[in-house]
Amino acid sequence: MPLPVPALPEGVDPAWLPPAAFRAVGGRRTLIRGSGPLVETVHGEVAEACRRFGGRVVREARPDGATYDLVLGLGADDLGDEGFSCARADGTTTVTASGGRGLLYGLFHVVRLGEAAFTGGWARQTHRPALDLRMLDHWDNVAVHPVMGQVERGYAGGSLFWADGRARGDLERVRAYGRLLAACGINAVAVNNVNVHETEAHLLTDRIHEVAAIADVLRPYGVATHLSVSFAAPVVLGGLPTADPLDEAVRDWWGEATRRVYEAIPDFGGYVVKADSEGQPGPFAYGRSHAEGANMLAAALEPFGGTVHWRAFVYNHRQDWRDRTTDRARAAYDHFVPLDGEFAANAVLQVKHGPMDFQVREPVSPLIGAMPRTRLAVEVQATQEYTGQQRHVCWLGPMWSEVLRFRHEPEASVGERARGGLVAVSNAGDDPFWTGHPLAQANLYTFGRLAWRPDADPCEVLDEWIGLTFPEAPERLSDGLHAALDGSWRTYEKYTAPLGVGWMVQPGHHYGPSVDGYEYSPWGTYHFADRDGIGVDRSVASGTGYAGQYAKPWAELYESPDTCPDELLLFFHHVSYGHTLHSGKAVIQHIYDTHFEGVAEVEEARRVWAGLADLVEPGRHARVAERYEEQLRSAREWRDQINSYFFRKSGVPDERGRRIY
Ligand code: BDP
Repeated sequence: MPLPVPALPEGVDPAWLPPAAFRAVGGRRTLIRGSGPLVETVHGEVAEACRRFGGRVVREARPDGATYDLVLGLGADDLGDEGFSCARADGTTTVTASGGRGLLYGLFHVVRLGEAAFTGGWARQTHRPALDLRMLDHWDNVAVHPVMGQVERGYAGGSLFWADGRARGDLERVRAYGRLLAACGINAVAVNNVNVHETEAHLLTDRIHEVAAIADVLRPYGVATHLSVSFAAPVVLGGLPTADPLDEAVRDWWGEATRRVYEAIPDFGGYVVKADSEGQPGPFAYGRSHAEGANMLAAALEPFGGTVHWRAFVYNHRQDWRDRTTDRARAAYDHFVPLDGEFAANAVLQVKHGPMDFQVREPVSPLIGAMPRTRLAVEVQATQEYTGQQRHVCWLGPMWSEVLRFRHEPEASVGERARGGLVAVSNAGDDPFWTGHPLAQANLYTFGRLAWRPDADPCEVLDEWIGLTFPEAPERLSDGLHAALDGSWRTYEKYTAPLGVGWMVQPGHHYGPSVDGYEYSPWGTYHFADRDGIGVDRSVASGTGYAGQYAKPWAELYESPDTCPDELLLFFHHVSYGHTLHSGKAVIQHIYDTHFEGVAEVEEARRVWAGLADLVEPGRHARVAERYEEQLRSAREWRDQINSYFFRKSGVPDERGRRIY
């Protein structure tokens, strides 16, 4: 039975799959070959498109040798479960895959191509994802948390999965979400917060049927379900006196709990674990290593083919800020590099892309280059915790692409080292536009496509998103959207904390400027600005030694302020305000200039958006326009606070004589 296309609740934005995106596919004669649940998904999609646009779809070729415009079929045996090939000859476009997921991805490929998929003739091309795991971590709480709300760091309403303290009864929207994810290549989702509070801990055991219900609706889109679990579960849920990973009773408890999980969800993906981090329990309490902790869970999952994603975000958040020798940036490497080679084959170490915490600019984590014998997943943050919280436009494609193309050593890029996959903290919620800011949908889509092909050109992905979301857009609209998004990350960087120093945000919620908000706190996130200079000395020669965690040539390049790239200068060095950047400007003048420029760029983007009012559906246009007002207000606030702060610290006037308060 073809699976019907999910019906969106009234008022929910279709995101990148509006009906018009299927126009080229819908008007054809299509043959679908093969069987299995995902083939039914493909059939349902094509049938719906035909219903709208007048084509026809059949499951068996007619004996009279009738021809078809499009043939989608299972058959090829060399493409893995997710790959597909396509070709066009004699008026027929053929998509072949060896697995159901591949066929679904092939269909969405044809949808993206539009008319081009049915024009001329072209030779067989094959497509396969570079990374097997392309996952979203939802930081969703089942129950609303008194401080963090329902979705921790969520800026798009409540959870898509959970409402009123339990899994939603109506999961049609979750099904629609799975469909959107499949269309950009995402194949896994963790459905609850990495900070596992007590209510959520029960999802693993007595509430697993709620997770199973979610898994059931995501499965037809090829999306596997994962669960964040508490390392203390044997104590909290099992009543055992310990969660020591080497204790036999603890190991048995996990074995049995995991067996039951697979009974409920046979294709369950695995566990995500945040241990010994920001107050979460972990193996340190028992004098055990993180490899011992991870391997215990890996052993429980192994018989069922599951994976444990063990997060490397481990650092001391209660450090003495008076001690300049401690450095949070060093923590992940110091904790995990000694464990390289000790993790089980189905344990993946999930590493944040930078050494700190999703700032607008950080160097690439040195850990990613230093664990050749460990399966690594790289984690990025689609939810814009530090990048404007979906009130600011900040398209992160170029940042992620820089990370993925970075080479610690010539042999392999980050995209190639991420053998355990690419993971993003999701930015979606039950908001009608999915992501709060309608243009933040571009981040979700871009993430999926970069996870499929880490060396893709992010600008091409952006245009793909524009084409798929606004399929009938006249050029003025596509150009306007492109202009608003492309470059928005650098704009955001310009008006916020300068030159890689990070963190000048309001503590707690992390929105808006607070020049010294974290400066005298135990979180380890300092800029060390005084009357003479600014920045953190992370050199080996005179600082914390962090620069030495990189292989050559990076260790040498970052070690000296003369060779360190401008955009990371204050991450690696404490320099005077008069220090000359490679750009030729003094640091202080760079700060003033970029802050004025950043605001001017937001004003320009707002103007461009206002000029598109006649081309964008009014609700969407209004939502974006309203957010531009807030972005501009906030950007001006950033500019004025940052510039005034550094003017007062340094006493150096702006050489262009602009007003600084
Ligand atoms: C930080 C967030 C915090 C998360 C933490 C994490 O502020 O809410 O719990 O990361 O990644 O960015 O675990």
